[in-house]
Amino acid sequence: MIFSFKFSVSALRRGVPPSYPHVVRRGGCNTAAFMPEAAGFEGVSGRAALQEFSVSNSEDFWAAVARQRLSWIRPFHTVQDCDLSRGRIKWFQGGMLNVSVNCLDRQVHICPERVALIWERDERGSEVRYTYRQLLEMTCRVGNLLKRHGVRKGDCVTIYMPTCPLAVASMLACARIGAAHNVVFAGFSADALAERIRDAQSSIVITMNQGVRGGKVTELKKTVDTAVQSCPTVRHVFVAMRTETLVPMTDRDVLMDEMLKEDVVCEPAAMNSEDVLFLLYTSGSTGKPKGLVHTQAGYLLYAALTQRYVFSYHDGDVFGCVADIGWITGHSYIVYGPLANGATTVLFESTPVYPDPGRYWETVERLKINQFYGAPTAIRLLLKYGDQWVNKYDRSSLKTLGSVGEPINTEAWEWYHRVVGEGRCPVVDTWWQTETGGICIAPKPSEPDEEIVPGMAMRPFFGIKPVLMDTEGKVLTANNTSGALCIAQPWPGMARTIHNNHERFIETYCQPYPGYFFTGDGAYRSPKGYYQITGRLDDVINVSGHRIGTAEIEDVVNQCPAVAESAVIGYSHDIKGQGIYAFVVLKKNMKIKEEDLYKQLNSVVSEKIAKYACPDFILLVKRLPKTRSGKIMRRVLRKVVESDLDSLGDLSTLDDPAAVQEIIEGHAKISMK
Ligand code: 6R9
Repeated sequence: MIFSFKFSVSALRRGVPPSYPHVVRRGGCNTAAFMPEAAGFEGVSGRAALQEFSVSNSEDFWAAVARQRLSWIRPFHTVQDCDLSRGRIKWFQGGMLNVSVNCLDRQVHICPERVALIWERDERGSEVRYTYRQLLEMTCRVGNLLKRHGVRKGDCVTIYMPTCPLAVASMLACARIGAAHNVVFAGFSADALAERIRDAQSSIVITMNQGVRGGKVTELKKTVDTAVQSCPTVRHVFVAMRTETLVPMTDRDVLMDEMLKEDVVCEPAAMNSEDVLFLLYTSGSTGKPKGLVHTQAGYLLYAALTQRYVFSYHDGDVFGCVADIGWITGHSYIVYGPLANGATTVLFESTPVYPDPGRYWETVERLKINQFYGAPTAIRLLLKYGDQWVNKYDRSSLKTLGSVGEPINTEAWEWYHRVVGEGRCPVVDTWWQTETGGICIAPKPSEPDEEIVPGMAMRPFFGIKPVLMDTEGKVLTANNTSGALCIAQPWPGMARTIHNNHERFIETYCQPYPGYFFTGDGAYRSPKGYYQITGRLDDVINVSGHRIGTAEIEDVVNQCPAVAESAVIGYSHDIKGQGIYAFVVLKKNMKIKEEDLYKQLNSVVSEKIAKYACPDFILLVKRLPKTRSGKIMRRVLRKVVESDLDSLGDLSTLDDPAAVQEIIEGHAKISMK
């Protein structure tokens, strides 16, 4: 069924007009032009019908797309073999491929001189371009260097680097030789890095001498040196030079420049569809971050398909995702999705306000960015600086604006649409997670004239079937209702497990609603059936789009010698989306100046986790509101901070109701300061 349409697909790609009557007869010309595979889906016409088909004929849909859009070394024999209730997820079994070949060699065969990466360096106006040929060569050299230093198929390489071409080449080099990568956000502290290196059992770390961001230098190599002291598995640290500053080197360290001695050809490893492509650590509701595992074929396919259809990406466009490669957004929409589609992708090293609040839009003008993908926290910040910073620059290249990471409030959405996009670019509020691998709910794809509602993710992507659950675990079928957001059937991009802890994977995602994937988010479905994300249902908070578990912060705060216990909650923050509020109980007879304690707590949190995890408010209290069984009642703390004292709810299970009064008074003092 699928192969009979190969002609029209490859003809489209070469720019030869497809055989039109043939396409019209089978799928409707509009739909098949939109997605060539649709010509093979009996009776499917229009985007909504295609979505419906992709869910009810999931295997046919994904088989056609996978055959057409990935280059296989060996074809797959089984489209999917999944059982969500047991956490078993396998796609495209029997198939073999190499992800770096799909992202690089394929494009080099067609147009080697097309620009793959534009590295928008921190220093404005000093961007560097890399063609697909150059990126392939760089990737091969890094691959050979890793192999020379003993990296084998199945090993895990930790990458502690900001967004830059060598980081991309390192990720792809791992994919080329069959190693898994574990990118750790370069803002994480030595302790946080060490924990992730140890959990991933990495023997290799790739880093830089120093990072440069917003005009400031960070000592990345120094952080790695501290981290690896407690990582006995690490054999080598590779060091790239971002600045000219020399850093102390040991026998274990290897300069990345060594790669220049390596061959520009590196044989790609033949990987099974379900071999591990990467681990990426993210926060959950316990103190320990979890290493989510993504595999080869399904992840790549899903990243590529979403990048193309959610953003209406077309050949030749410049795709500007300003995230950091240390997060899933960077993995899927800076690296894998765009490169698999042969796009030119921007690597943004700077900040939205460096050297001034016009930075994003000046970059858009200079690089002629067509799709801009950013975070609500940055949009809210820039909105406050005023329209003049936007209007100064020519944004006529922009076609689609994207938002990710947290809910985007209507004011920010409207400003993004009206001012940045001059009212002519669709704004896509994309909902997804590290766990989902790619975008699951977004206003696009939809028919060109269909409505987009501000601040709503709206429509499920192909193959995604969202459901809302009530508190008893029953599916809510009506519209105009809210519930726990689950996804009813597997899709190729979803994470397969938590590294070394499949039990936790099952408990977190599969057990809460057996047979469904539980996202941890709540959502509302409008009368028209559109989805709006209402926020996390667990103890995970979202600070400027960065996920952090309250338990993770509490663990660190509790390690302070003066602290007996603590409770951390998120509260609504103008710019960051959520801020961090810590309630701290000191040990008995502890004498410490408040100021000193605050300093200590901030330094311990930034040292053990990262700066963004530091509390905005710290309130010293004598005790925390607890149930008789000893559980902290965070609900009460949240209500106090929201000044919603009328709905403190049932306090009868509290061990000591006086604790609440003390907290109310303490908070009133803080908020008056
Ligand atoms: C891609 C990414 C995932 C959590 C997710 C949700 C929140 C992401 C959102 C959104 C509302 C959106 N989130 N996108 N909330 N609207 N468009 O951010 O992954 O770092 O794993 O965070 O972020 O709460 O569960 P990750």
